[in-house]
Amino acid sequence: MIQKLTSEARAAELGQLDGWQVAEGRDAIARSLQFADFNEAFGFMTRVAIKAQEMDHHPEWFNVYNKVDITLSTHEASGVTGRDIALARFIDDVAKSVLRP
Ligand code: H2B
Repeated sequence: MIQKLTSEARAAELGQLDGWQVAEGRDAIARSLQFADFNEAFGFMTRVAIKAQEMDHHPEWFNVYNKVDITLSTHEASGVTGRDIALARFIDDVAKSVLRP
């Protein structure tokens, strides 16, 4: 069974990611993103969904128009594992390619 990261390891991984925080009141990580419009947000979500399906590791997310709030955790570990960090890293890469300054 996959083990959850210690809070020290989780903090170290968060330091390498873009804009992720420990989710309020949960052992999970969360990031909010804002895109130009719904089309851009849903394009991003589509790319993440395809990767999530390949990984068999899926985001909890909430979308309204151009905003996407994402929470990641690993159910079987009841916390944050390397699987969440790997998906968060992919999400950051896709976001970076969409959200140009
Ligand atoms: N996604 C996430 N984020 N966490 C999980 O623990 C998880 C998942 N478990 N997707 C997978 C699916 C599991 O429920 C199935 C049965 O493989």
